[in-house]
Amino acid sequence: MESDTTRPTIPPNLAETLRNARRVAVLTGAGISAESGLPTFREAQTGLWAQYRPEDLATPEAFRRDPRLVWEWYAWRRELVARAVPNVGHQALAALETRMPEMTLITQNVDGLHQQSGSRRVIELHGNLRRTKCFEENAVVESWLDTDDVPPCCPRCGGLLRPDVVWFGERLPEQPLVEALQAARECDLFLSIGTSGVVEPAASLPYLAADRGATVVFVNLEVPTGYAPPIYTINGSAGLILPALLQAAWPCGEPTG
Ligand code: BJW
Repeated sequence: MESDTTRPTIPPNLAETLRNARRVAVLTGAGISAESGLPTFREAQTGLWAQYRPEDLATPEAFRRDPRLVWEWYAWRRELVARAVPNVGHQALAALETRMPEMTLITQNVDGLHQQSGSRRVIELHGNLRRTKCFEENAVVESWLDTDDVPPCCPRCGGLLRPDVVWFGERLPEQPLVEALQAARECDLFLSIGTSGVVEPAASLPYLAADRGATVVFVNLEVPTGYAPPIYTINGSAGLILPALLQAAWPCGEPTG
């Protein structure tokens, strides 16, 4: 029998767990923004960028070696992000926040689409590519001289400017990381949405939550098998599964909290 891909099956016990949860932590990755037309991080880059591996561009070493190349890659991605709008997956999480006594949305994404869709409490673990900072001083820079330099230079120290994102080998911002760890430790339900789960320390958050007794749900187009309760997997797109999860938990659209 063919499965009906437009009506995903949400296990009834998960709907109940969500409805009764007091503290929910959600971790999102590039998969949630895929339905807004943004390529995921590890997905083949298109056009000019197809010849590069993203893992080889998102490092301080790559920037030192070829700052123009790395700046231009982010300039291309910044344009994609500027044209993108939040999708139903982002909107479902914004709606979930209004129903939850306490919800922490932790994102690895640098596109700002959660905030754009109305989520109020968003922890950005890997920065935001809409912001720019000085490679030398590590301080955010709001404006710079409109010259032909690529990348442009810091108006204070003359150093090179770079996107305010966290590259491989760099420390995550301290306060967001502390808050994310705390949310994972204290939640009773942890949702991991659209992330390959290979990049640390974010990848460890769901297991930290599970170790502390939380129910953990992985939602992904591709999820590995072999998990046992309290870890559940739901195979499918975030844009399909998240609204269905909310609908299963609140079938009558109960008033928001
Ligand atoms: C859908 C879908 C749909 C598609 N619906 N699903 C422990 C062990 C081993 C290594 C390490 C370790 N601890 C630290 C490391 C090193 C390193 C690391 O993790 N390496 C591993 C890769 C091996 N970590 C670091 O370096 C971190 N720093 C650190 O730990 O510092 C410590 C330190 C201490 C003292 C001094 C100095 C340092 C930093 C990590 C920073 C990661 N940054 C990036 C780039 C950000 C900027 C940018 O975007 O360019 O963040 S890398 C990249 O990966 C990006 C993403 O946020 C992150 C995660 O990717 P994500 O979101 O999972 O995307 P994809 O593409 O991988 O997956 C998409 C998924 O969606 C897929 O699964 C699809 O199936 C799915 N999907 N459509 C649902 N519609």
